[in-house]
Amino acid sequence: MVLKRVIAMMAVLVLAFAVQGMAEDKPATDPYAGTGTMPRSSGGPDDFGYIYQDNAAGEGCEDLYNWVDITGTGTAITLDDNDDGYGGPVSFGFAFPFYGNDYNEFYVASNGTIYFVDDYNGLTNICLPGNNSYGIQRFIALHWDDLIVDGAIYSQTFTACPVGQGQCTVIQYHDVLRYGGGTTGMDFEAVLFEDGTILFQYQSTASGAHDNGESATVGIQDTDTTPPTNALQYSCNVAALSPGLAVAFAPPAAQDANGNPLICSAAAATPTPFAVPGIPTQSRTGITVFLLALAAGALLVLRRNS
Ligand SMILES: [Ca+2]
Ligand SMILES: [Ca+2]
Repeated sequence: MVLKRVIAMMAVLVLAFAVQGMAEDKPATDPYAGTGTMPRSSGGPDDFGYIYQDNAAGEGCEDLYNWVDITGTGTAITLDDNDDGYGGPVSFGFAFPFYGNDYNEFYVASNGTIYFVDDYNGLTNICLPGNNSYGIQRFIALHWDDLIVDGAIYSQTFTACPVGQGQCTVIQYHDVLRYGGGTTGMDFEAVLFEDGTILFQYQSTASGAHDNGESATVGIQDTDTTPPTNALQYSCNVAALSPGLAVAFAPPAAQDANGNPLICSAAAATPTPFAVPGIPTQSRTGITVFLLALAAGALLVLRRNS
């Protein structure tokens, strides 16, 4: 009887230890928080030719931020754990090119990374390029930190993307907290385009613990070598994020002649209608044509008379 009890207790202890062993060690605070340097507004190219540009400085990407909310229309991705877990695969609906490979589906981790293998990518962010213990070295780090998905991670594919051009998939982290004291939900998203452009958008970046990316990695990494040597980092362990920030990463195929992201040129090329107070936009085009014709006529008369 006593022996049975001892065996039962040992079994419970072993089980408890095994369950505990499955979870990652979780420091409530990150010793590297705030140790990074503030990012430049543009960066790259990396070895593959990716460059990035944000909307914070006047370098042609000022109109980049266009928040797309898909909480009412997107599909919530089921995670195996809302704190330290992952979910997928989710289909893009098109071939998404990333560092020279095409991907038809993706996975998301609760801790802010997007990638292409069926496995968990953990909470301990590494500055890029860098080797991590999870074994997933090719990934997109939208906000890689110890997060808790209090709301959901949504995804939605658009044949005509609401921002930029062509097809895209929006992956929105909705209502996420920083582990270790965060209480206010944050929202940010990655928009992945069929031409390989990756747009990060941050609507809210403070939850009450390690705010604004202070303990997070933001960037993209390739993995043709071990340890990885190819990556393009925006920020690492520095409070570089703020509401309204947009960062576009573009491979060579998605850059214009000046080496800027094509998505910025497209945003800047959007014509501003001739502004006449009180007259609808449609009428302004007619008025503009009429005024131009009038000016041309006047020039013709002037030339005849001279
Ligand atoms: Ca977490
Ligand atoms: Ca961290």
